[in-house]
Amino acid sequence: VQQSLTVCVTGAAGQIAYSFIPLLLSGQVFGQVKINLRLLDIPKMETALKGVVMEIEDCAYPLIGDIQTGSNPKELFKNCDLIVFLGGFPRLPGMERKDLLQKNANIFKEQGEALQEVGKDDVKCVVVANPANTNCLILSRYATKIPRQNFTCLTRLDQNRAYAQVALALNKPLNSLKNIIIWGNHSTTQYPSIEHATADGQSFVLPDQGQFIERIQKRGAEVLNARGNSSVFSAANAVKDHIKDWFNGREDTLLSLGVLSNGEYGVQSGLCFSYPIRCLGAFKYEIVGNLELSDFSKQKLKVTEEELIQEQGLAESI
Ligand code: NAX
Repeated sequence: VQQSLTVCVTGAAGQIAYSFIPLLLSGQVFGQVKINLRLLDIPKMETALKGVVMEIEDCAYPLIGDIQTGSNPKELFKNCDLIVFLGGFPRLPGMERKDLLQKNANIFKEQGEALQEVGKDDVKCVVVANPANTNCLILSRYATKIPRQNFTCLTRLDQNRAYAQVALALNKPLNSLKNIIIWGNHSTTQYPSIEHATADGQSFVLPDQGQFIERIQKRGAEVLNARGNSSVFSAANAVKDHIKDWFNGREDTLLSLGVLSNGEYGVQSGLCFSYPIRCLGAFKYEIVGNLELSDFSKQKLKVTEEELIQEQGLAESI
């Protein structure tokens, strides 16, 4: 039984951190485990970070250990068991996708180098900041001493969105559903698949599969348009689910996490690709590599893989 864990959150003065930190410190991720917290953001956010720390103190969480804040990953990544990467460069008006990729690639290069220098050999990483898959790949490239299976990116929000939409479409409770899978990139090319899914143990079809796929692919934009702001507490909730299931294991269903490919399903090895994953507990997992895919699914996997290859090329040209 784990007595305490040291967890770093980057982008800690940002929106998702503000929803995620309370979940972490109230025991909803690791249960009754003491958490030593490291909060990283850029120097400009120093005062805002102080405010976050004040609020953490004011919650009087029984589980809180020591807290450190700062802007230097080489200081804050030391001794961490887990790092949640929420910090990134936002897409500003008029900015090209290429510029966004490269700005973030630079951040993840620097953080990967810091991990390589000061990180624990078995630190676990969850990349949320966009482009999440490619940021995760860059991070892993510069932190070669850490096992490749320790790098993951978040596609759990997409998975949760898919479960919710299927439950609504079939008018079934969420817990009757299993094995809905998100394949590929956390972007509009992702492939939310019901090919291996069941409802009450039975496979099913949707009234309009095309509409379902497109809805999940574009759900982030749908929320943004309605709220005038991106997804925040649903994202924090998905980070909680991702870490909790990765840590504890889940027997009852396949889960979706972005992980570094070893070539499963013909995907280029090394890409960070969202796959069907069986979480085995104690942060162990396996990629389920033997599902039968229809031609339709194979074609969808190709599209999202091609986008990831292109992103990788752009990120590498920094
Ligand atoms: P915010 O802009 O509110 O917060 C980001 C924080 O990162 C800011 O406080 C900023 O100062 C900080 N930051 C920037 N550069 C940094 C650096 N080099 N080191 C440390 N911190 C740095 O964004 P928020 O709404 O919290 O979203 C965080 C990230 O999650 C964004 O990149 C966003 O695109 C991404 N998302 C990913 C999702 C996923 O499913 N993978 C869904 C939700 C979200 O859109």
